[in-house]
Amino acid sequence: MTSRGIVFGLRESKKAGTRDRMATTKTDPKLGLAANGGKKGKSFDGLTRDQLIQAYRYMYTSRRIDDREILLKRQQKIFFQMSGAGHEAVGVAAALALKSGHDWFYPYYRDRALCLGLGVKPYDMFLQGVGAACDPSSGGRQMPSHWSYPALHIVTQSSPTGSQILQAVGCAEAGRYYARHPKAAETPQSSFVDYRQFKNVSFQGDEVTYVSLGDGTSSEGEFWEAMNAAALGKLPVIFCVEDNGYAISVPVEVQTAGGSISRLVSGFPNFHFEEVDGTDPVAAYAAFARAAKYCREGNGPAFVHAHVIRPYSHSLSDDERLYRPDAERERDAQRDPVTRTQMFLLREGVLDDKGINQLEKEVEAELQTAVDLALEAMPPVPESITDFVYSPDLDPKSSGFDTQPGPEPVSNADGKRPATKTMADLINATLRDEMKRDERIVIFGEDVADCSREEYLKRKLVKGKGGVFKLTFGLQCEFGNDRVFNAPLAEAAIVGRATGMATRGLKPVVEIQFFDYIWPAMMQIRDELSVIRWRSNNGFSCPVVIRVAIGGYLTGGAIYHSQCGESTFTHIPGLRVVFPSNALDAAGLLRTAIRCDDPVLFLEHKRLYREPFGKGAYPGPDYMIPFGKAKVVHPGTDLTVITYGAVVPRALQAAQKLEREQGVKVELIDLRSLNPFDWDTIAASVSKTNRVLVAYEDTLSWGYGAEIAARIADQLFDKLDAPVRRVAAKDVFVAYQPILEDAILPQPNDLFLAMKELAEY
Ligand SMILES: Cc1ncc(C[n+]2csc(CCOP(=O)(O)OP(=O)(O)O)c2C)c(N)n1
Ligand SMILES: [Mg+2]
Repeated sequence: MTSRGIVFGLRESKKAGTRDRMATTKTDPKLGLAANGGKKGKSFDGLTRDQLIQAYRYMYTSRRIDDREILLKRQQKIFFQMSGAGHEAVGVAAALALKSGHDWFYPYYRDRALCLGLGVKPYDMFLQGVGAACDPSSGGRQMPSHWSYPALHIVTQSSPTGSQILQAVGCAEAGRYYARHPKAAETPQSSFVDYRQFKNVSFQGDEVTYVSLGDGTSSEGEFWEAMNAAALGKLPVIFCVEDNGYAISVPVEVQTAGGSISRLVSGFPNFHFEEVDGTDPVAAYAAFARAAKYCREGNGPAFVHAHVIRPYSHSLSDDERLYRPDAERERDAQRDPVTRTQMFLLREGVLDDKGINQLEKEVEAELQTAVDLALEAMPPVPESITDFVYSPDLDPKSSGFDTQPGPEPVSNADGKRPATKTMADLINATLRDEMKRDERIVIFGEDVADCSREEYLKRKLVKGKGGVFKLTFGLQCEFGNDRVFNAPLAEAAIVGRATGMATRGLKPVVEIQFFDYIWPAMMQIRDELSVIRWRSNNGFSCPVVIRVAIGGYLTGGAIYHSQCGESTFTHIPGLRVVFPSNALDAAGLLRTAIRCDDPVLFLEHKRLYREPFGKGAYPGPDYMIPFGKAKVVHPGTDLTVITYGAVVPRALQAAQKLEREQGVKVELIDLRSLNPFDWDTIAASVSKTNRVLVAYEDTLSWGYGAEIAARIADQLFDKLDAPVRRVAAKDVFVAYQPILEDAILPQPNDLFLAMKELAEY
């Protein structure tokens, strides 16, 4: 650890930067542009005269695009406007210090000037505004200023403030992973087509990931999770806080304890810190150049705190005069980066009046052409709305995923077959075989490693843990720390980092320890993971697998270790949800989940992990079950029972009893995959039996079975001889005391009675 000091002025800060690994440099905002003066032909903190002119061109273009958009909005030719006004200097500075198409960018909505500097054309920006089919960011699906340009490495961004930050960390991790495992980046010549065929993976040994956010957004928990992860991993990420002093109407001193985010983050180890006047392109460029150098050299992440202004209110829907007096707004106006940079160019003799006029005229002409063209662009056709919800290239429902189990294990010398394996065993074996086959698979989560302190394993002092349910046991020992590792206890970070990695072509198979603790990751799952492909119009994708231990019947699991809740996730377009009930299905579905090109929520019932009911032989390294294919567990003619997960063995018990006692033949269907689900098998069975019970472990109301029941009522009404019935948990949480748990969750007898009643109807 080295000492840190706050150093004012660029000359001194440079020296400090080379001396201190964890240097903090601060440019006094009051010094402004004049402090960086230089004569014609000289460089300005590393920027040439031409670069300065180019910087001004981008800044001016950015401001004028905002002005044109505001006009277009007032004319109702576009539908929303978000300005980058006041943030232009910091944006062009970052673009000049970093490399488009080489480094990676997770900008936020104020980064118009950054995007222009990286190569986005004004025409592309106007296409966003009109929502054109050919808008390269989203094809009319997202608001303007939600940037997405794959060729420039500008990764699709969303509206939740802060959800990009963890993904940027994952992106940086992916770059480093490929640098250490370059073979993983190659597309394999495989007989089986998997997700790798549809990703163009590229990486650079010295790449940096840039991520920006506003001052208000630094209050989000995900920001702190990302800072922690980046510091832990010494990752090459530049965090840029563009501090305009407000989050809509909330001023920074109400948002950030003590009013300075720089002060709050100063304790993070391994970081290089910069605090700079972000309305000064020269000072900001110097700050980014130092930050980038620090990151490229592998020292760790950097934090750039840029003080900027926000002259155009928060958005067109906001009027800042309601909460900011004129005097305060005028003070800001004195620091307007566009005006100041223009004055600077004149003062330094970089451009004269004529030159400025000429440049501005050229920009105006370019924007006029761009607007005219954009207004003529075709809107998307309504039929396109479902394009790219899922991968257009690889359908996990397709027959390619329908393979047969390998040959049965050979008998021992004494003629006995080897013991069958539990669901836990087969998930572990499947993960192991897939990791052997595909070097892009990385596994992380809470406690999933055998032992983070690797030397204990090497010295054989410990055996290793491999997950609280031991599903990942032995994988770290076999595949190493790079591929199987423990994550900090932060679920949003687990999913957010995985999303960033998968965007770069890795296949993270992450674990959420208990379903009950998936909620911190909900923003990442619902607003990011599942919608990245759709919102970027297939520009980006992130086929992550999230394994989650779910469910009750644990006698003692209580409220926070027993819940289901799968319908919350089947309700999310873009997310595949599977829920196996036995070992063989778990192996086949997990392999499909890993090889497919969509994000998958893989729900593993804790009660079934080691249950004798679900045991099976390992089906070999190529066994797959397509999604959306149910299994008829027990054929019958009198009544259909549709279920999945831990209700399958309970329903089977009830069905067998009903057949024994009353001769009623129940057809029991295990859905296995919940989104997509197998409507054909349901429809065929109900058409045959004319009676149907939908059973599930989750709470009854608005549960998964409600949708199945509604569809049956809607589409099979004329086949029914009895009402569609449901058996599910009571509408309460799962209690600790087993007597209460039994009363809450659906039991074999509840299922038996409902089946009997339906059969007699
Ligand atoms: C998670 C989330 N909460 C609330 C909002 C609504 N919202 C949009 S921008 C914003 C303020 C952001 O302020 P800041 O981070 O300082 O960025 P600035 O707009 O000032 O550049 C809010 C509250 C949102 N988009 N996302
Ligand atoms: Mg702000």
